[in-house]
Amino acid sequence: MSTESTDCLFCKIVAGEVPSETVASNDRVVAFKDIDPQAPMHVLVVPRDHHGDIAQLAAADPALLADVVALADEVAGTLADGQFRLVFNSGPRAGQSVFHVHGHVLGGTQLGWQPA
Ligand code: DGP
Repeated sequence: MSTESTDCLFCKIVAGEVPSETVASNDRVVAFKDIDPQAPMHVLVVPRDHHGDIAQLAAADPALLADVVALADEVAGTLADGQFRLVFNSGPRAGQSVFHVHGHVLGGTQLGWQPA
């Protein structure tokens, strides 16, 4: 599905109906600070169109997935080292809690690796 979903939190953030701290945006993608940061930089990058997860986005609009990655790189470019991790949780067991695809841009420190 690639239309706005009325019950979707991130559709509401993209529409400005729920406040957030936007750090970058363009006509296709929005980047805003995560409400519960897990690193000095923790930004969520979301397409304006509603897609449930990364696989659905990749199947429906691969160019839009590339746009998401490009905005993540632009946001991380504000870091002194420009280095970042880009995480897409896909499904509840992977930790996805908001079912509008979003990449977590994490950086600004030495990151560990402990997914479980
Ligand atoms: P995930 O668990 O991968 O679906 O990530 C969802 C993220 O969304 C989580 O890190 C917290 C963040 N989040 C949840 N509600 C809000 C909100 O209202 N505003 C902002 N800025 N972030 C939110």
